[in-house]
Amino acid sequence: MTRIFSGVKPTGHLTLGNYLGAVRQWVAADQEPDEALFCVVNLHALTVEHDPARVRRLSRQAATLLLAAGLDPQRCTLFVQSHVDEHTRLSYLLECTATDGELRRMIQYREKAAKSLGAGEGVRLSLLTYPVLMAADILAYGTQEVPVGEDQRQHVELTRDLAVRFNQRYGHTFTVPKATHPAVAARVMDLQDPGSKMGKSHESGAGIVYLLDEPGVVRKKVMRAVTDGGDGVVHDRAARPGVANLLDILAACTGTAPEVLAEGYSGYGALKRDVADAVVELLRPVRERHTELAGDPGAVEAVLREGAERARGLARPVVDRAYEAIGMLAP
Ligand code: AQP
Repeated sequence: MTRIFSGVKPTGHLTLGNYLGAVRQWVAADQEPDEALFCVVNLHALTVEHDPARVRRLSRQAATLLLAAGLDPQRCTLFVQSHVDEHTRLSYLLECTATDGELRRMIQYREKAAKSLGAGEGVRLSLLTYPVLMAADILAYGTQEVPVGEDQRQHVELTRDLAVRFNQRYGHTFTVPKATHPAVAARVMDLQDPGSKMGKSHESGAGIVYLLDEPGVVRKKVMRAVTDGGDGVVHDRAARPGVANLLDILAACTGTAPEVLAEGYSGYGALKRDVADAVVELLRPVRERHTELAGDPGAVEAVLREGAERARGLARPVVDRAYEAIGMLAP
């Protein structure tokens, strides 16, 4: 059995990128409650301008969608980050392990800080430090594998560095985890801007397929996807990113390699129609199940309460050990 941990932050409605890059892997991996932990990482949503009521609403929605996507609370632990204090307790010790320089090198920090400054907003200190909180999320559970999209590679590398450094300084305390990525669609790109990741917090939703989009909306977004100049349909991420993105999405839906799929098309119209059909069918059961589950919010809350209790029981001894190792007196 492999201990796995991963999370999603409630900064917007979950997207096809979240689903193909992460959530689908979680559903395939869920094994036993003690082995697979999935978390709505709501503290991470506070690192940029936020509306408290919206974060609460999106947190509930994210948990409901994860269940709708197929996470089984009998076979995994699903919980909300802020319900388990061990994450922030451990984060401080890891802040005392990380350096200012390595956090300032994080690509997501640099991009988001530049965006906040460009909008005339201050940059929250937590935007700089949140990769350390993410490291704590992972290390608190003795995690071995972290199934994530490609964009999280650098943060998981930091987590590994912090675990190794802590262990070297204070004695073996943490398991050193590794990131795992899906074979295709590890980085789904925005349909209107195939040079950028499909991200749920982007302002314009035109290039983003949300899991709860109606089929008609999904079709419209896919049919209007930006494609590239050039003849024929080929899978070339560097030269033809728009078409490569559509082929990757179709590959993730059908299980056929994108290069093989490309050979079957001579024009973009037929490719887009097939992508639209495949995505609509992929998301249909998730939307339907979400409607059912959203009708019983009490049941979802009960899952999250039980999940938090289980998670606390797993994290507490690891974090206590870390406090002792770093030199804190036992209470
Ligand atoms: N486009 C994507 N393709 C593949 N995987 C993706 N993930 C996110 N976007 C894609 C993966 O989904 C998991 C949860 O993501 P997250 O909630 O941590 O981040 P996000 O959806 O990228 O959130 P935001 O708020 O929209 O962030 P920004 O502003 O950075 O775009 C992760 O495993 C992630 O890799």
